[in-house]
Amino acid sequence: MMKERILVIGACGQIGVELTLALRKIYGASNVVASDMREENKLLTGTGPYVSLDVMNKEMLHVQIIRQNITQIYLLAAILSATGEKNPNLAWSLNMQSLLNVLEIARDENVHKVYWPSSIAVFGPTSPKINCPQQTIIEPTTVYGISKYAGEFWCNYYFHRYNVDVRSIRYPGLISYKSQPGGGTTDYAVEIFYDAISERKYNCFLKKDTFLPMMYMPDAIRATIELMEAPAENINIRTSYNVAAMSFSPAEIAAEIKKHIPDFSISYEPDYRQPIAESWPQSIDDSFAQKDWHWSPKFDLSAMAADMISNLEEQNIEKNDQI
Ligand code: NAD
Ligand code: AKB
Repeated sequence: MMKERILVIGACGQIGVELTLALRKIYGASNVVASDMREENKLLTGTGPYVSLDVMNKEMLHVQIIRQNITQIYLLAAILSATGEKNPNLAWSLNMQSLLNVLEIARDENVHKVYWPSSIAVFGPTSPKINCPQQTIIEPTTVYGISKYAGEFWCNYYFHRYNVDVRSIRYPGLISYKSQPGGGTTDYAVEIFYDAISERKYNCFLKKDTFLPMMYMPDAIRATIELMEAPAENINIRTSYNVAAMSFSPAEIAAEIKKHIPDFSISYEPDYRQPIAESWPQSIDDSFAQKDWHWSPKFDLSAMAADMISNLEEQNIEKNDQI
């Protein structure tokens, strides 16, 4: 069996930390090289190799891929929807050029698999709102969504033209307690837990009835690894797969949190992220992922909320013990 050497780019972000740790368990700590532009995340420190790397510097990226004998790349560096609207040129440039740098080097070197995530942000106001299908009208209105949709077609192109085995998932909003989210519209669904535990209240930047597709991080990590480990002949979608787990509104998640923290209260002050959220579907049809690589989520809203609260409370207790 070929010995895999994996490079995770953007390893210090919300997904990167947990994905790197999960990959290290499977492939061996020394075979998974974490990289990012920022300082190493403390959850990664001491768990395996780390290199400081700007994915926009193609020469340095190329050097690292050769030096580390990399056979698989997970590219997670990106600017997300809310931050992207503040600096559209930067978001387009990072989100596109990082992908092209990785795809070109993968084509020319010994990299036989690439993972690059897309997002439900590819969908726009003209896409179906409920159970949004894999193939449908796609007219994104954010620069982030435009960059993801263009990226999906670059992945498809490199697979068909150059045989680069690149795979992708359109993640919904991801909820996690290990590392903080980085500038998305769905970030409220993480912030709400932190504020519920520390302040007993949360001021939400979306309206109470704004439904969005969401997923708990353990499901997202499992989906990613299951897709990457599926036999190549089962992967029929080479743009990016729809995946789904749950769908809820701020009012619904607040009610769920109240079951655990009865004095929790929520207020609403919608801002520039409201129209972004309203442009996306409320729920997703993931039947292609179910059929091709047997995708099935484990966490619904109530299981996710219970697990988030118990893990965040434990972290809080440990932090207070250290003070
Ligand atoms: P994040 O912002 O938390 O992490 C991105 C990481 O990339 C950061 O650690 C950042 O320092 C790093 N980075 C930025 N520019 C870089 C550069 N030039 N070179 C190297 N590293 C750089 O993002 P995330 O939430 O972990 O998302 C990872 C991927 O998943 C992105 O492509 C994102 O679009 C996609 N995605 C995320 C979500 C979500 O809810 N988190 C949903 C859909 C899709
Ligand atoms: C965002 O809100 O930008 C991300 C995403 C759904 O891609 N969480």
